Amino acid sequence: MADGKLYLRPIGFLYGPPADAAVEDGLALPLAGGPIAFTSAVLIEGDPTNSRRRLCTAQTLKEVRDAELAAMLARVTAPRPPFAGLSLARPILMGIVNVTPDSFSDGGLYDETEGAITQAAELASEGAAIVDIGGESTRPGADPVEHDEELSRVVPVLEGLAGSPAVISIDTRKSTVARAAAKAGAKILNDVSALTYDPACLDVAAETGLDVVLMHAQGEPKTMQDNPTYNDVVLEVFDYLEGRIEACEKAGIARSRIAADPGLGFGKTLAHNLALLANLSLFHGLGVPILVGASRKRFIGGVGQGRDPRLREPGSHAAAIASATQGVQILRVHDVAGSRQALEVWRASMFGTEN
Ligand code: 7PJ
Repeated sequence: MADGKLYLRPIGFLYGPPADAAVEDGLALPLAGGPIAFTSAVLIEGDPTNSRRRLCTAQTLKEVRDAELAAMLARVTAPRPPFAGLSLARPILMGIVNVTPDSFSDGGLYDETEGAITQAAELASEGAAIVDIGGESTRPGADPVEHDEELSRVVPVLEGLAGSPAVISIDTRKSTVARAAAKAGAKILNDVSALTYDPACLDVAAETGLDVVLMHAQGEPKTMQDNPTYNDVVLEVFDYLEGRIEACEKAGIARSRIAADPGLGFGKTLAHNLALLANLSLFHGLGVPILVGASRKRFIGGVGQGRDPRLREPGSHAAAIASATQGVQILRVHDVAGSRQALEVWRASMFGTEN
């Protein structure tokens, strides 16, 4: 093998009975434990400034005697244990609930709380396995929110969701909020800074047993879209997430409790977002479940039409399906009912069965 690091991007996917048969015959390998299989992979050697690519079949990959490749292949193909108690045998949905002041109403905190609880219950009944509660907007250009303000937004909502059939996730970068959320029943810490904005989040997750979603972002929400630059966005995001998984493991958070997210729209141009979407399968090499959030993001309107975020649903569904075809396990969406229909019809059509 040449110098540099090694990355593997599975391609040539099979679904359903042909996938099982090809794996059985050694012509394909299971993607993150299956049920999708891959027949080839792009082997990338080097680093983000200088890399070489070559195409390999699943058969040749298995025959190469190289310890680094064998380790990467093991991470790509290994079955994923349940995340926050949820089976990942088919894609699951994380429904989005924002508890941020609504510019269209001046109903105050009570309306805000009640509205968020109702919305979360609705998303759960529509099939969201996870509902993600966020009290700080991290959209491009957003200002940070103070601890107390964020706490007073999210805690009453979390308390109101006790007994919800969905697993509750808290979307925060702050350890105080994460700790309070765990106490109020949250099971997942979804941190768009991958536990770097407030490093005490590492200890909170380790102590409380919260599972974590580590998301890549370049820069701070306020300025991240000003001039995002990468040598190779896909390899850089991979390296970053790999480093953050290691940091979590060192802090006492087991790999089985971690999911990774390339962070579409967070310090990324349209070209960066599309490169990530087209290369999602490479992230299985992290050895953890992958989460993707494309829903209603600006780049959806950039590719298709849709300046109004609510008119970005068809494009959001397409991005969710493009993710699912590459074995992405968790999709973060606004429209749970619509995404679920799109994904179920996609899955039934590709696998040739409803089940
Ligand atoms: C994401 C998120 C995402 C994860 C937001 C928005 C902006 N958390 N929180 N992944 N996006 N894990 O929803 O448009 O993509 S806030």
